[in-house]
Amino acid sequence: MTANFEEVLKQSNQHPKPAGLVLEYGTSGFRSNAKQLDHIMFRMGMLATLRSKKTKATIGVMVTASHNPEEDNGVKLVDPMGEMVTPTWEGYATQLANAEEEDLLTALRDITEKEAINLSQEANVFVGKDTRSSSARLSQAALDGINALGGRSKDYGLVTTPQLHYMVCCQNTQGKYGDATVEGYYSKLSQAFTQLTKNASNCTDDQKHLCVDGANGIGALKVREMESYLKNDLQMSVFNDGSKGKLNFQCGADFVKVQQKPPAGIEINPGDRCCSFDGDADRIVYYYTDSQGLFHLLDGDKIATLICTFLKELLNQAGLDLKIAVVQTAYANGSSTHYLENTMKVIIKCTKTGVKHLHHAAQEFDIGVYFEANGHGTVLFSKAAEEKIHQLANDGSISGERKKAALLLQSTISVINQTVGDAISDMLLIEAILAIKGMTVQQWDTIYTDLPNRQLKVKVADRRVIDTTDAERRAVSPAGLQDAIDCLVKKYRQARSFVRPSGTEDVVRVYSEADTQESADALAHEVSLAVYRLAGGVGDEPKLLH
Ligand code: NG1
Ligand code: ZN
Repeated sequence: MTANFEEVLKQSNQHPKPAGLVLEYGTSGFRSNAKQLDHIMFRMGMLATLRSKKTKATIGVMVTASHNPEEDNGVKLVDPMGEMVTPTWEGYATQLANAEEEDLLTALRDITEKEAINLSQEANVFVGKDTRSSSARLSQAALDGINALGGRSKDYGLVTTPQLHYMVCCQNTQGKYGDATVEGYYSKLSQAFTQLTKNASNCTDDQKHLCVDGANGIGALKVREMESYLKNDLQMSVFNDGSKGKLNFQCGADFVKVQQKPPAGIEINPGDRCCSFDGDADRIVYYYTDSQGLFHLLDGDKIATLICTFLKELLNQAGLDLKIAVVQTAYANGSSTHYLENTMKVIIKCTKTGVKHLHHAAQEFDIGVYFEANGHGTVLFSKAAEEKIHQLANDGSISGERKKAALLLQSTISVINQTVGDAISDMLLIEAILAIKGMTVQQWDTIYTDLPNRQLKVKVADRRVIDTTDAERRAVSPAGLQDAIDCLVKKYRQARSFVRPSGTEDVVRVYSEADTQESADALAHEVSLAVYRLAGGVGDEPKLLH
């Protein structure tokens, strides 16, 4: 044990922490300018090794900063079943990341003792990275960290975040979830897609065509790799494939969702069905422009609604009584919540921002469909639900519509990456649903009409002065802020607004929705001013858009 720790010190000299630098494991791992992250990666390599020793299972380390600019980077840790690491270990991650060089061994010993970790236990860590220019160097630092604590590592190189989650889950279920290789991932998902669409009523070449914006990131490379597995069942035109443009710059799911416009670098004709991935391909949004050139976004809420509609219909046809719920956050468009609750009559849950919260809530149901409005989400099936579906699909005594529905449900389970939101898997599921239902993107769009909305950012001296409750829908501090928001909201129709400190950027986020875009914009502006005045705004006062 002592020898191990001596090795750590020697290696840590190669990855020194800048004195005084403090970073936190945020909404989804560490994220910062890539220049600040070398020691973080080394230490997260070590932490993953400890986590592996503790759980006696393979752990994942993904080097990515998702939708952030190319200059940034970050790291996400993946737990044994492919889920995000637990809150206690997020706390350890922050402690270990911020220990000064001379306190590093104490920090490591502290975690080892608290968790009663047997250091002689074997450790196994899978590492993946996105296409950022800093990712190669930073993933090497993570590999050094694993090595320093005597862990075994497997470097998957360039993979999407959800692919790494998938691989970790496959490894720890001894292949029951699939093969722990990218080829295994492509085979499983594409076979399920082919099964789903083979009898689809509306499989013309037009219906099979999709424009994909790869955000100039890893998702573009990976859908290209997958194309041969899909044969001609899905025909994709991939734009922003990284050959010239900059990662996430004026493209990708976050840009399209927040700016509410198409990305640069894509040629689209009116009516073309398009989708955008984010920088690590765990988010997806759909869109099209109409004959008047008007842009229509189909975000995570519309995706959740489409999937939920499809699953409910299949459950009905199969005669299966399984409880289905949709999990959203405060950012979900009010129209989607209203439609799901009142028209579809499904259970709705609202959690804090961050997929780990949604994922957790979705696990409580037979089938939990969870999506953030930004397009990050997936569907979870309980073990019991999966068993019932498999039993029915393999039941020789049923036939006709019931049999067909059971088989479709079975393939739906296989096309979904249940470990985490996955742009590629979500895309295949959506494409299959549209083909099976013979539905165009325009028809999908009319399920309900979004309330106009606006998202803004306000810079404040310390965003931690804002504390929230009720799944972040109400601010409890600073004093007077929530009253101010309540008064402003009353001025508009069908209005709603809330503020919360971001977990990935040094800003306060403001969200508003109302009956018209002008009202949503005005409300967001007024609430931004209230934040600026009551929560210590810095720089210029927020200005009204346009
Ligand atoms: P923050 O910065 O905490 O709002 C953003 C997204 C989250 C989640 C994380 C992780 C919004 C409003 N927030 O978190 O939903 O995706 O990034 O990537 O979209
Ligand atoms: Zn992402």
